[in-house]
Order: sequence, then C-alpha cells, then structure tokens
Amino acid sequence: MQEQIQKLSEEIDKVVADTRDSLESYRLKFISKKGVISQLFDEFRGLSGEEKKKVGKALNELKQAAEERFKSLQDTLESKKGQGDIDIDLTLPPVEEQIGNLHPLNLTRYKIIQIFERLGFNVSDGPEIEDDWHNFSALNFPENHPAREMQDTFFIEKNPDMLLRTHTSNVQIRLMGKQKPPIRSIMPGRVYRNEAISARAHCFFHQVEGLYVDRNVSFADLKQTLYHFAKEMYGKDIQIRFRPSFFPFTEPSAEIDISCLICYGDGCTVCKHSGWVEIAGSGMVHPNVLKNCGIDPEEYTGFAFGMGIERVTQLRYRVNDLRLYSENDIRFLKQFKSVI
Ligand code: 2U9
Repeated sequence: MQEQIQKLSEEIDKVVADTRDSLESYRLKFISKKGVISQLFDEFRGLSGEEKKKVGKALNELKQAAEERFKSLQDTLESKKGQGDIDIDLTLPPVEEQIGNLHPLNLTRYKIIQIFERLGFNVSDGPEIEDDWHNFSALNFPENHPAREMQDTFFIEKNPDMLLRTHTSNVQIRLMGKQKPPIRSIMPGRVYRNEAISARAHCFFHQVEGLYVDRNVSFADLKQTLYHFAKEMYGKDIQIRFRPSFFPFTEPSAEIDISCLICYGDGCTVCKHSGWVEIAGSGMVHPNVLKNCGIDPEEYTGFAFGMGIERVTQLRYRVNDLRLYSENDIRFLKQFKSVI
C-alpha cells in the first residue's frame, strides 16, 4: 500500500485541470466516495494493527494533499473565467471581425485617380520638403508674394531656402524639367500651410493637382476635362460654372463651382446661401512657368488645376470638421466601409 500511496501522491502533484471537465474527472478519481483514495481507506480497515501504524499517517496525508490540490485547481479555473479560454457561451452574439477600412481621404483620392486615369492621366509624386524654386519662383510667384511670408508657409529653420511645400505644384515643375510634352499627369499629396487648427483650417491638407501640356491644348480642353470630372465625381445632375480668378502660375485662371449638393440651390451653410460650392481652381499654364521649365510657350500650351481632397470628401460624405480626418477616432473612421 505504501507504494500505491507514493504513486498517487506523485500523480496528484502533476495533475493539470484547465477545463471544468478535467477538474470533474480529477474529483471523481481522487476525492469522491468511489475514488481511489476511498478504496485505499476501505483496504486500510482490513489491515493488521502493525500495518495500520506503518501507512496510516501517509494515507491521511495523501487524502489531505488530494483535497488541497482540488481546491487550488478549482481556484485557478475560477480565476480564468471570463478570459475567453474556457466556458464558451455559445448564446452570446459573435464578436464582429475587425478587418479595417480605407481612410475617407484615401477613398476620395482613389476615386479621383480612377476618373483621371480613364482620361489618360498618370500619377506623379514628389518631395514634401522643397526648395523655394520648385515651390514658388518657378511658378511665377513674385518676390514679395504673401504666400512666402512666415505666417503662411513653414520654413526649415536651418536653411530658409527649404520649406514644407504649400501645394503639389512642385511635382509639375520637376516633371516638366525632366520630361518633354506631351505630359498628362495628376499629383495627389500632402501639403502644408501655417494655419491655426480649427474645424475649417488645418496646418496640413491633401491636394490633387493636374497638368496637361501638349501642342494645341486649349481652354476648351480644360473646361471639358473638369466638366467630365465633376459629373463623374458628384453625379450627372449637377450644374457646373467657371468663374474668372487669378493665380500667379496660370493665365487666364478660373475657379470651378458646382451646384450645392446639400441644398440643391435652396441655400445652406455649406454653400453660404449662394447655391454654389467651389470645388477647384484652374487655368492655362502661364508662359513664364513653361519657360522656367525649359518648355517653349510658342510651341506648347497647357492647362492645370488643383483641388483639396478634404473638400471633395466633405461634399461626398458631409464631413463638417477638418480635424476629424487626422484625429484617428475609430468611431469616425469605421463609418467609411464603402468601396471606391
Ligand atoms: C504648374 C502650373 C500650374 C495648379 C492650380 C489651382 C489653380 C488652385 C487650389 C484649389 C484648392 C489649391 O487645394 S487648394 O487650396 N488650387 O486653385 N491650382 S491652378 O496650377 C499649376 C500647377 C503647376 C506648373
């Protein structure tokens, strides 16, 4: 019997019970009235006085060890409850799979790219940290233009010739510097302006600019291209109008408005009660800009345009606070599960 007690004692030390079922098996085997230890007590009663003296103490210790072990296994199991690895409640609703989705600004960016790619535009990219020439001078900005002020542009302290680009036009300048026309390209990217952050302004935002340079590119091409874009982006029923404007890098220049998608012309805060909302700026590339990039303005002409991706997204999804785009609040982001 001594040997049996020894073997059972070792078995009890090693036992693992990480489910209710295995704990119950342990209880039945070691603790219950029909268990092995009870059987040993039955046998114990039939032993002689001498033999009882030999094993009595060990048998009692075995019983106590088995009960203590049961208690500790029970406590461990109890503490694991609710941690998900035991006791699965099949009546609970399933946990929704978290697969994530594209950021609304990326959804809009991809949609814009898709529309222009079908018109034969490719996508170009360039640096966000730029020098004065590619961001301002080559674009015909005069020396004293207000955009060059510190209040408007982030300059790099160690080298005041370097700055955070204020538009993606630097990419057009670089493209024209290394590629002969025809050029038909769009430039999506992040741009920076020195603005205090509010619902309507941010120190960075995203743009898509476009450029088409070739022989005989006319203002009619510009109008038709942006007319097509607006219909594809905002729907066939919208109205579109061109308003004269001024930019140093285009001449003539125009701003493009569409009829308000929110109030359909009745007047609301988005269109400031005018019935029209501005969606982009545009114009024929200024001859000085073509010259600055080594392109002969007598031979080639081109049109360019620019629009804010946040603005397009606001009109698509009715987002009325710019800060939402960069706060990474999951409650905002997970609403955009749509496809492009
Ligand atoms: C080159 C030549 C011409 C790009 C243009 C605009 C008009 C314009 C604004 C729209 C809203 C910027 O995001 S916004 O604030 N853009 O109004 N951009 S024409 O013209 C260029 C660009 C590059 C070489």
